[in-house]
Amino acid sequence: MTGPTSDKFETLAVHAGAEPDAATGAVVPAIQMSTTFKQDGVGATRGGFEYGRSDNPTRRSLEAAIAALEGAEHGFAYASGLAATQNLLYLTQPGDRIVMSDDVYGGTWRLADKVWARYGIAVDAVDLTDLEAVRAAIGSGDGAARMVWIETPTNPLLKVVDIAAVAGMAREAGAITVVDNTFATPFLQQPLALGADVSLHSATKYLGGHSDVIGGLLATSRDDLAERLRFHQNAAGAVPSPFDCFLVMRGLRTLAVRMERATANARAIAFWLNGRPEVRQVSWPGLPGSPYRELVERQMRLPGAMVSFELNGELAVAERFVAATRLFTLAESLGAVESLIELPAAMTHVSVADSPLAVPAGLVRLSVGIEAVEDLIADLEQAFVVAAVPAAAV
Ligand code: P1T
Repeated sequence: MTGPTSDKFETLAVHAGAEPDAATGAVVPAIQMSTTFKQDGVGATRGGFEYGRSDNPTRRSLEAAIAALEGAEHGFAYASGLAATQNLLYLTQPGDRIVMSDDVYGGTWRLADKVWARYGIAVDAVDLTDLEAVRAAIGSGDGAARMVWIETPTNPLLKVVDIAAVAGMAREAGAITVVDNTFATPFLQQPLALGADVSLHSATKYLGGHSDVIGGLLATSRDDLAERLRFHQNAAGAVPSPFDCFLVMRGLRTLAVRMERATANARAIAFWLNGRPEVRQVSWPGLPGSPYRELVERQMRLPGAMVSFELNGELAVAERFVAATRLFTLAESLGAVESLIELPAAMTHVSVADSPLAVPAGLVRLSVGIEAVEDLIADLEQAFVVAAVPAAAV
């Protein structure tokens, strides 16, 4: 059920985790809804399947697929990105310290700061683009951090973290490096090859790709971590439905072409925004002025399809602007075929208000989809007019 191998991502994306079914020749893995599996004698299973929470054929296909795409030995599927995040907590003990990127999805910080903290896990928010600060924060010896949590590019500021450098420091100190690879996807970035221990996804985003499934995935090549993750996946039980696994796998088949198109659109939009008098500052890691451009070239295939920017004027201007677009839908989430727009401070990142992760109130975040880019630019242009965005700083 692992599918053919290739050193070309585009081929793997189409085939990973699936081979034509031995009995029927079906080219798509079946959605196996059975919650339990007949044993031919006590403990004598057919293919290791006993009970649907512990393992399921459709889920196993998806897990094989994400492992193949991340260049990993092991894959794990969960009911959401945060369920995958929660399962990584089970690798820690009370008294442990985690160093976390100071710009992450608001829900990741909320889980760490409001839940993990109650179980004796300390979380330090650190600018992981500052390697001296990272070294100091990780520390050494008995007091060293137990886990380093990288998100890159970060949500929503689109900072880019040097995975190889940070993972190297973490390894020296005996810490586990996790990379939330949601914004990049394994098509653009391969965290394990850069030295990370675990790659994490909200499969709800680019991997699913169609705004119709909530899911989470982990990939690792470390057998010791895999054994503990497998145990906790079953013990805690936050597993996805077989239908959800099917939807994520269906999304994976077109991941490479969607990412190429969405990134090309994002490039055009970022350059266009960068030249507009209404716009104060644009973040897209591929822009010529970006401090991350050289690192992106080293670490990523392409800079990705997320863009964030600030407009001239008060917060009310930004609020009017995001409500004035017609093709860009005002909504949380990202990574699907349709373009979305939002204000992180008031929407996806409300839970980081008054924390070290607070984001500028007027920051606008775009998840650029695969529509015709001329239509997307025209939509933003008409929204400048409708929202009466000032053409110069006021
Ligand atoms: O929503 P869920 O599938 O549980 O995934 C959480 C998550 C994890 N990591 C990153 C980088 C994410 O962006 C998310 C979810 N983010 C949004 C809903 C958002 O609009 O940013």
